[in-house]
Amino acid sequence: MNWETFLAPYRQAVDELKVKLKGMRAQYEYGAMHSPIEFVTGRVKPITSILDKARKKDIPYSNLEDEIQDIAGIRVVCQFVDDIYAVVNMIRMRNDFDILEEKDYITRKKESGYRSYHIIIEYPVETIEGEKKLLAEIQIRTLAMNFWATNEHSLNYKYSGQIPAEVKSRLKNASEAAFRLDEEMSKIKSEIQEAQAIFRQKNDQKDTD
Ligand code: 0O2
Repeated sequence: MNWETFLAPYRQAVDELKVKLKGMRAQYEYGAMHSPIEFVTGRVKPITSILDKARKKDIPYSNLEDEIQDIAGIRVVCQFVDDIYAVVNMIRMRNDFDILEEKDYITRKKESGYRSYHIIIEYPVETIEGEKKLLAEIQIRTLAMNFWATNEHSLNYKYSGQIPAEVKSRLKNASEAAFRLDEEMSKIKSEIQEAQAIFRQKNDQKDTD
C-alpha cells in the first residue's frame, strides 16, 4: 500500500473544501452580516487512526475508501445551535458535491455525551487521471460542543478508549453543562449579535478613517 498516493486525493479534497467553506464565511463578512460559521478546520486522518479503525471494524485494505467515511474530515464550528442548521441548509443547497448521509447527534446525542451534526458527502476531485469521487465527513458543531469533544478525545487517547467510570460520568455532566450553555446563549442570541454588529461597524469605521 502506497499511503502517499492513496491519501493525495484526500489531501486535495480537504484543502478544497476548507477554501469553499471559508468562502461562505467570507461572504457574510463582506455583507457585514452575522456569519453562522465561526471557523473551519480540516484534516486528513492520520495513517495510524485509519489502521486502528480498520482493525476495530474489520475492514480489509481494499474497502478502506468505501467504509471509512472520514479519511477526509472538515469541521465547521458555529456560535449558536441555530447556526448549525443554517450551515446544514447551505451545504444541502450546494451542487459541487452530493450528500450521502446525515447524522444528527445533536437531537440524538451519543452515549458518551458527544453532540455534533455529521454530513457524509461524495466529493469529486480532479486528478491528472480524471475525476475521482471520494467520501468526506463534515462535522458541524457549536464552540461549546467542540470544547467538550476536543477534551473527551484527549481523554480517550490518554486512556486508550477505556476512560475510568468516574471521569466518564464527569464528562457526561460536562456534556449537559455545555448543552445548557448553548441553550442559555441562544436565549440572548439577538443581544449578542447586536453587540457584535456594533463592534464590527466600529472596526469598519476605524479602517476607513
Ligand atoms: P478521529 O480521531 O476524530 O478521527 P460509529 O461506528 O458510529 O461508532 P463512525 O461510523 O466512524 O462510528 O461514525 P461517527 O461516530 O458518526 O463519526 C466518527 C467521528 O465522529 C469520530 O471519528 C470523531 O471524530 C467523532 N466522534 C464520534 N463519536 C465521538 C465521541 O463520542 N467523542 C468524540 N470526541 N468524538 C466523536 P474517529 O475516527 O472516531 O476519531
